[in-house]
Amino acid sequence: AWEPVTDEFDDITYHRAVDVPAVRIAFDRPAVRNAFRPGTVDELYAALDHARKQADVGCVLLTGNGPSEKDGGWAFCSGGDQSVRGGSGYEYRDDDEAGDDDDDLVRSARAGRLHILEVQRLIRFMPKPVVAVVPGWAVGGGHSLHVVCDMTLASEEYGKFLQTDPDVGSFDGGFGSAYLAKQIGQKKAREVFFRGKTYSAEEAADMGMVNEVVEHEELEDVALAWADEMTRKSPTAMRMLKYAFNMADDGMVGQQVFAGEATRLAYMTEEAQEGRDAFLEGREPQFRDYPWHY
Ligand code: 1HA
Repeated sequence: AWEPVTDEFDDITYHRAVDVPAVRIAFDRPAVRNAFRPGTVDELYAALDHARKQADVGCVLLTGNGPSEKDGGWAFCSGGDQSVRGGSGYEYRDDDEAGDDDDDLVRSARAGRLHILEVQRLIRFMPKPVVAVVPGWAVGGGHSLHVVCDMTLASEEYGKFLQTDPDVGSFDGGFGSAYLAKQIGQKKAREVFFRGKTYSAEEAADMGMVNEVVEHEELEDVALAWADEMTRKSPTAMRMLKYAFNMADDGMVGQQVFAGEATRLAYMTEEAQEGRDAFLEGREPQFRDYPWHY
């Protein structure tokens, strides 16, 4: 069972599980296969950032609502809404809320939005697992979102995976492609982008980019069961593991994030607190009392 965290969003829904410390964030534009426009991305960012900051939330399920009332089709996300793509990115239109940086005090240097990449980074760096729950199409920028999530669970009947980026003159040259290659290998990743084949959920699992395929009817229950399982584990161990998995691929930023967590753990020791106390008390720190562990 789920209860709404807020109903202030137009393009997504945001729920919290009643019995499990997990949230469900869902694209809610089924008529366009859950394509995202700038306002969708703003809302998605806000919900993910809220979930990131909740001490009693240990897992985020990212999914797409459906089916479409028009034709019954299911989607996780079909990427950037091509109908609002302008000369340099995706543009706010009259029925789409403008973001904060429209503030009068800011002299706007706004180009078209590509801020789904900020959402990717938020998913990548938040200290808790984010699971892509794929009930239908994962396409273009929607495909890249599932790639950046920690795990992917897909509907056996309707889960479909497709990269159309080069069909519409776009390219996710970051996680969407390079990280995908780490998951499924270079040859397959190049096939995904260069040939633009549609893969079933089963095929995507065989390729290594989907963790598990379940009956469509079971999808949400299994996702919640995963969240239940993961949120019973040690939060510190989970965050350290996520950042450890990220680190090698994220270069110096990966090291920085991991090191920040190491610093936090070190600050919890008496030894580090002796350093702080000595400074505040204006004396030499007595580090000789602490062992040089081997
Ligand atoms: O690559 C990036 C980025 C890279 C770097 C930095 C930022 C990035 C940001 C975004 C992206 C991208 O996402 S580029 C890729 C954009 N997406 C696409 O090219 C996918 C376009 N859609 C499709 O290929 C197909 O619609 C589909 C495979 C998802 C579903 O096909 P299906 O089941 O045959 O349905 P279809 O009839 O095509 O679509 C249903 C409705 O949804 C249609 O509208 P209707 O005729 O009912 O009025 C269709 O136009 C609409 N729709 C689907 N996808 C989109 C869309 N409308 C706008 N934008 C869409 N992406």
